[in-house]
Amino acid sequence: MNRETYIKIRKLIRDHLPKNTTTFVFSGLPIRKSADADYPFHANRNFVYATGIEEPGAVLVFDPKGDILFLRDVDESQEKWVGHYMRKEEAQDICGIKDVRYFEDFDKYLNKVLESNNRIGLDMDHNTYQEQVYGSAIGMADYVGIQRVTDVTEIFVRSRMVKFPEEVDAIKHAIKVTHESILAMLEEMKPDANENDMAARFHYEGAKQSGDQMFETIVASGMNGTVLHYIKNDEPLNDGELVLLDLGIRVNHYGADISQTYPINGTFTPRQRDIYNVVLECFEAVKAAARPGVSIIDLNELSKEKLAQGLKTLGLLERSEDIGRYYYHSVGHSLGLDTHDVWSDRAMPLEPGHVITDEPGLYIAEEGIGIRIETDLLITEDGCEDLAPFIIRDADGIEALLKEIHNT
Ligand SMILES: [Mn+2]
Repeated sequence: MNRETYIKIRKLIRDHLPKNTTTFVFSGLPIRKSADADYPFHANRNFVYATGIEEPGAVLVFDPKGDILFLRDVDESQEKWVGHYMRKEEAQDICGIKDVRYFEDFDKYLNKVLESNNRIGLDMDHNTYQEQVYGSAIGMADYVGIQRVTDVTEIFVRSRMVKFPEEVDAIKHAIKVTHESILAMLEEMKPDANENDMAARFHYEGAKQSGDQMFETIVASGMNGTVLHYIKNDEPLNDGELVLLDLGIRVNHYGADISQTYPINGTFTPRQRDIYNVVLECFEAVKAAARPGVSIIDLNELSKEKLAQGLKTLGLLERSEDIGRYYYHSVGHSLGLDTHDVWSDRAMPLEPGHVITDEPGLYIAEEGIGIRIETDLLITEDGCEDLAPFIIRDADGIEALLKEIHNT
C-alpha cells in the first residue's frame, strides 16, 4: 500500500485516541528459536497496520504534536550477519512519517513525556512473552507504572475490522497469487504422488511472486481431510480419494484464506460428488445471506441447517441436532493482516468493509471423506462480493479443469 494509506490509517486511529495521551505501539522483538537462532521476525500487526513496516525494535508514537517513529540503532557489524537495518529515509518513504529518529534518542524523549502530565497509551494485547523494557507494551507498562497507562488495543481492533479499499486491493492481490499457485500445484496432484509434492509446488509458486504462507498450508488427502488443521502434508495421494487444500499466500502483509477440495484422480465418485454438492450448496447459501446486519453466528446457524438438510437427504443423518458429528467448526472469521483477524464479537452485525471467510465443510471419518470449500467475502452496502470469483468450484467444472491440466 502507498504511504497516503498509512497516513489515512494513522489519522483514523488518532481521532479515536484519548486526549492528553501519548500512545506507544511496539513492533516487537524476534523470538529465540534455539542456540543463537531466532524465528523469522513477524511484527505486531497493529504496528504494521499503521506503518507498513516489519522492522524489529521499532516504536510508533502518537505524540499529541504529531507522529514519531523510532527505528533501532543501525549496527553495521550486525548488518554483515543478519542483513539490512532500515534507515530513516526508507521508513519515511514507506509510512509517510516525517519525524523518524533512531532509538538512541528514545530515552530522552520518553523522559520528557514522563515529566508531562500526559497519560501513556499502550497497545497491551500483544507481546506478553517479551520482558525487555521498551521491547514490549508489558515492559513499558512496568516501567512507567500501570496506573498511568490506558490500553488502546480496542481502538486498533475497531479500526482494523473495517477495511480501507487499499487493504481490500491488497487482499485481492494475495488471492490472485494464491489462485495461480493452486493451479500450478494441481499439476503435481496425481495418484501415488505425495501431499508434499503439492505443498512444495504451492510454496514455490507463491515465493516466485514475493509471497509467503499466510498460515501453515494444509494439503490433506483422504482421511487426513477430516482433521481440520492437518499440516504434516507428507502422505501419499491415493487413487480414488479426495485432497482438501486450505491455504493462502501473503504478499505485502495481507493474505488470502482459500479452501478447495479435488478428486486426486480427476473424477469424483458419485458418493464424493453428492457430499461435495451439499457443501457447495451451503457455501452458496452463506454467500447469498452475507450482508450488513447479519452476524457470523447467524451465518453459522444457516450453515448447520443447510448441511444437516443435505445429509438427511443422503441418509447420513437422522436428526439435525447431530450435525456436530460431521461439521465441527464455524463457517467464517474475519480476514486481514491476520488469518483469524481481529474481531470484537461473533454476534456483532456485519458492516460494509468487513472481510470474512465463507468456509463450510463436512468430515465423514467413516468414509475417509473431508470436504471444505472456502472463499473470502467483502461485505458491501447491500450484500457481499466474492473476492475470488474466478476459482472453479462446481464439480463438473473441477473435473473439466483437471482434464485440461493433465491433458487427459
Ligand atoms: Mn479460514
